Amino acid sequence: MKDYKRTLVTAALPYANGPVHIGHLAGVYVPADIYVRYLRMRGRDVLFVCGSDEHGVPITIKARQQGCSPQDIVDKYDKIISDSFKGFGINFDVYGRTSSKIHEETASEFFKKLYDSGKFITKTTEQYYDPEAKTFLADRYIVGTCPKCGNPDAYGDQCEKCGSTLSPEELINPKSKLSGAEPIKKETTHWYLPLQDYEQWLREWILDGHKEWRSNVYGQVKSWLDGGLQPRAVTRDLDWGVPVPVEGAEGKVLYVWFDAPIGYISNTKQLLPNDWEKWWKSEDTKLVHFIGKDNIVFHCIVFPSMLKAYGDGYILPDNVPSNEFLNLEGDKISTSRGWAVWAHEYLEDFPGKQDVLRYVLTANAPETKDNDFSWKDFQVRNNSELVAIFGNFVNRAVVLTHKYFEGKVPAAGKLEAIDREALDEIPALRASLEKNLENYRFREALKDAMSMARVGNKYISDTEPWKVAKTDMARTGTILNVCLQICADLAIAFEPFTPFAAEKLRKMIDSPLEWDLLGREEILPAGHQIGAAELLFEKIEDDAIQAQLDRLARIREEREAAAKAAAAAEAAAHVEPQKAEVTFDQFEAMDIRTATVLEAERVPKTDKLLKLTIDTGIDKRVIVSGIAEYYTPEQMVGKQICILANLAPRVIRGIESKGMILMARQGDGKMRIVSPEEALVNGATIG
Ligand code: B3M
Ligand code: ZN
Repeated sequence: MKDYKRTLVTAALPYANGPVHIGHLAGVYVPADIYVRYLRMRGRDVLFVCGSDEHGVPITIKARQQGCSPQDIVDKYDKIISDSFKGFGINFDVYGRTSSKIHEETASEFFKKLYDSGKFITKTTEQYYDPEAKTFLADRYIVGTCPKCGNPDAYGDQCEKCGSTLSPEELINPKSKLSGAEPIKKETTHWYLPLQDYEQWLREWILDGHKEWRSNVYGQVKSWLDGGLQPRAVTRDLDWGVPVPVEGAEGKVLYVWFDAPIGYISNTKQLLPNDWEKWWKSEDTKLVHFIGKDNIVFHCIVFPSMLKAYGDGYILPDNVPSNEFLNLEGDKISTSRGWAVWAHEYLEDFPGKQDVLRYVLTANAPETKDNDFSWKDFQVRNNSELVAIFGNFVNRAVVLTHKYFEGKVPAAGKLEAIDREALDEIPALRASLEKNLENYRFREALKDAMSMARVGNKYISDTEPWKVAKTDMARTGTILNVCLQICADLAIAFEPFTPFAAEKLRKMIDSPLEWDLLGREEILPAGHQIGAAELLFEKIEDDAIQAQLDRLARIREEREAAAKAAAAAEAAAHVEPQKAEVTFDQFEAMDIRTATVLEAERVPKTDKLLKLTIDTGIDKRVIVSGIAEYYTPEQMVGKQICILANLAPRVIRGIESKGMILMARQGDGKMRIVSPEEALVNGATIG
């Protein structure tokens, strides 16, 4: 493994078009923060960079929906998002914004240099254009009917109903979302990065050189490369973004995925205007990108190709730890459907319990496959792991030290086998913990830290110092000394994972935060004064969990009701195709005429049938009709209707029915009688 002097850690820049949720925290920000906290503790030179991604079409769409400017949207969410990160103790060295001046300058300069050195190609293609709004339409601004499933509200890039990836050309009846106008095709020219030119180099660098990357990342890169790379457009026709800094590019901006990764660089520059280059252009810097799995291609193929094209000593990532997705209660997290647990809402609902969520998201991290978050699991992990093992052990050790030794660490006498065994486990766990953290295996690392707590909890239960104290105070002192050393270990080992509890514990026992002390046996010297016992974690009661489950149930109900209403509307709109042709004579043969309902009653033991006695102008007769779902007998009496009079009689439920009532029926089965526009005599013929 290469010996680096410093580590630059980036966490994917969240889109400032909505708050962050547990999927983001679990996939990117909590693992990145764990890694950085660990490196900081080890005294490594580390820089942790993040910021808001404030460009892209969804932001402009949201602004339009809310009747405000894109800047208003990003200002709002940049604040909510950055406050959430702070709330969870995710402490970036810099959290910038891609709408900042320094970013615009940096991204422009980057584009310009590639442009000037001939790294782009241009292509002129026909794109959809809104002739009323006088603007080109990004894919998301075009809606139409999905060719795969018939959903009338599919977007130009995707149908959210059937999940198909689409291109705007495939939509049936495309319409502009801006004006409703039918878009026309118009020529436009864009700049493209010819990714195929970098294919061989990418193969060597990643497929040959980075076999240690996580298999999900490596596998995705391989399948992209095996599929053959294509030129990728790096500009767009849009009025929100970094303007394309060349002549003749009016009305064009850099594509959001071109400028966003440059945001890592501009945010570094913002923090260190004079010193940023050593973080980006020195072979001594280890660059690590933490991202979600939908960002892999951009961080492993597109951005590295951009950096390679730029040259000038820019380094490439040493690793790109990317997680799979986290589901919520068995369902895909979805911002548009509201199926999420929002970071800022969690902080309000569970004040002071940031560590619990950090812990659960790490214990369940979707590192190698998609994983599920459930509130029950959250409660169980809190109550039976954090409270019952970690918290309980610390509490017993501290309380007993106060009870028997006035809060002073007692001296250890000669260690017995049971003491040795407990203490010896810590260095072994530390070694495993380090190895797991260095290799981005955070779930396993957390298990190691938790195992240390289990060692302590088991040790105090087995040695029972509260009983020993009745007969042997010296031995009690030895036991509590061992316990307190393990408490000090925990305050170090848990710092990356549950930093709030770790700090509380350090304050409680006045212990040092020094990684090198982890597993040493005299972290706390005899006579060292510790503070009063405080609970590190509290039990989470059923009602708090139920409130969260109720909230999700409400969202699910609303969603199902909306889906039902949409399905019904769609069925209603369905129109039957035309039937086979008939001759005029066939039509003429039918005796259709007006009639009036004289009496109406339900046919016993049926839901659908009414027995109607009608006046046809030529006779009074009975017709049995399947309309009871739509009309009560009372509604039918007195109504003028139209009937097919010469239909062959049929016996229905023992009643002879002579003729048929004309009904209009729509796609969902709903029926209405057909009546003359104004009352006529009975027996008026229709045709
Ligand atoms: N804004 C995050 C996302 O896909 C995207 C990351 C940019 S990192 C340069 O949600
Ligand atoms: Zn579809």
